Amino acid sequence: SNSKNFALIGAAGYIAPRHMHAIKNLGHHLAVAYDINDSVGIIDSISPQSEFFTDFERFYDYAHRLKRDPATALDYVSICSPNYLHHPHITAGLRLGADVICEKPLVPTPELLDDLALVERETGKRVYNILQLRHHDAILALRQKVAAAPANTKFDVTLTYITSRGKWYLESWKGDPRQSFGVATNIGVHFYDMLHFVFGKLQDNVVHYSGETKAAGYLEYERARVRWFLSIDANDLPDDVKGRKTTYRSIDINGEELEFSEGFTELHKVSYEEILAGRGYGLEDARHCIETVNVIRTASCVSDGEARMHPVVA
Ligand code: NAD
Ligand code: HP7
Repeated sequence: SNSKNFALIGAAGYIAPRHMHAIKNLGHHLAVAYDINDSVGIIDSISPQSEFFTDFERFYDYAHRLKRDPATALDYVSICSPNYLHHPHITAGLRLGADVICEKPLVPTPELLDDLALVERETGKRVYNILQLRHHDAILALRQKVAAAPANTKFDVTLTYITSRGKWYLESWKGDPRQSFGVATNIGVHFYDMLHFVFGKLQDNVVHYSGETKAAGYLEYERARVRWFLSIDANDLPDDVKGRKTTYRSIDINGEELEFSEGFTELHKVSYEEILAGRGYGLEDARHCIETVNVIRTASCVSDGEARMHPVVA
C-alpha cells in the first residue's frame, strides 16, 4: 500500500503534534514515538495505537525489530528534538534504514552537513529538512514576482521578524546557545532560507547587533539588499500590533509591505506531502541557510552605513 511507517523523535514537544497530524492526515502510520519526557498524552487524540518509549535504547531496539517484516519496517524517522540533537538523531534514523525528516536548523555547520552526506552514502537513505516558508503562498508569489522582474534589478528589502516569547524561552534549551545555537540560528534560519529561495545567492553578510533575544544585520543577495531585524522581545512589536498580536513577520520590498504572519499552521502538512511525492528539500537545499547562520553566529558585530542598517538599530 501507499501507507508509510513513521517513527517520531521528540514527541512530547511543541511542534511534534504538527508532525503527528501531517502523518495521520496524509494516511500514514505513526508506529512508534520516543521522547525522554513522558507528557505525551496528545498522542491519544491523534495516534492512540502508537508505541511509546522514554529510553533511546528501548526505542532503537524496537525500531530494529520492526525491520524483520517489510510490512512493519520504518520508512521514515521524523525528528523534533532540540537542535543540538538533530545530527545524532538523523544518523540514528539513517542507520535504522529509514529516510529522515528533520526540523530546522538541520545542523549548525556546513561540516556537519558534509558528514550527513557521507552517512547518506553509507546507508543509501535520504535526509529531508522542513523548510516550510518555501511552501507559504505569499512567499511563492513573491518569488514569482522577483523571477519576472528584469534580471539586473536589485530589490531593497527591510525584513522585520518578531515572534515574542515569555521568560520561559531563555530558561529552556532554546535560550542555551549550546543547545539551540542562539536566536539567529534557531529562528532566523527560516528567513535566511526564504531570502535565498526568493533572491538567489548570498554575496555579503554583515552583523550589526547580536544578543540573547534579538539580532540585526545586512545581507546582500543576487537580487536584493536586505536589512534585517529579528526579535523574541514583545517590546519590539510595532505599536499598532502590541497587545493585539504576539508575532509580526513583515517584509518590505521597495516600500511595499508584505505581511506574512498568517498561514503557517498547515505548512507542515504540505512539507510532508512534497517529501512523500519525491519533491522534498534535502541536504544541498539546506546548505545555503546553514552557511548563513554559521557566519552570523561567529561574526563580530560592526557598525555600518545607515542605509544598510535596519531602522530599529540604525
Ligand atoms: P520542545 O522543547 O517543545 O520539544 C523538544 C522535545 O524534545 C521535548 O519534548 C524534549 O523532551 C525532547 N527531547 C529532549 N532531549 C531528547 C532526547 N535525547 N531524545 C528524545 N527527545 C528529547 O521544542 P520544539 O519547539 O518542539 O522544537 C523541536 C524542534 O523543532 C527544534 O529543532 C526546533 O528548532 C524545531 N521547531 C520548528 C518549528 C517550525 O516552525 N518549523 C517550530 C518550532 C520548533
Ligand atoms: N509557542 C509555544 O507555545 N511553544 C514554543 O515552543 C514556541 C511557540 P509563532 P512558530 O520559538 O523555538 C517559531 O511565533 O512559527 C507559542 C519558529 N518558526 O508563530 O510555531 C507562541 O508563544 C520556529 O522555527 O511560532 O515557531 C505563540 O503563542 C522556532 O523553533 C504560538 O506558539 C520557534 O518559533 C505561535 O508562535 C521557537 C517560524 O518562525 C516559522
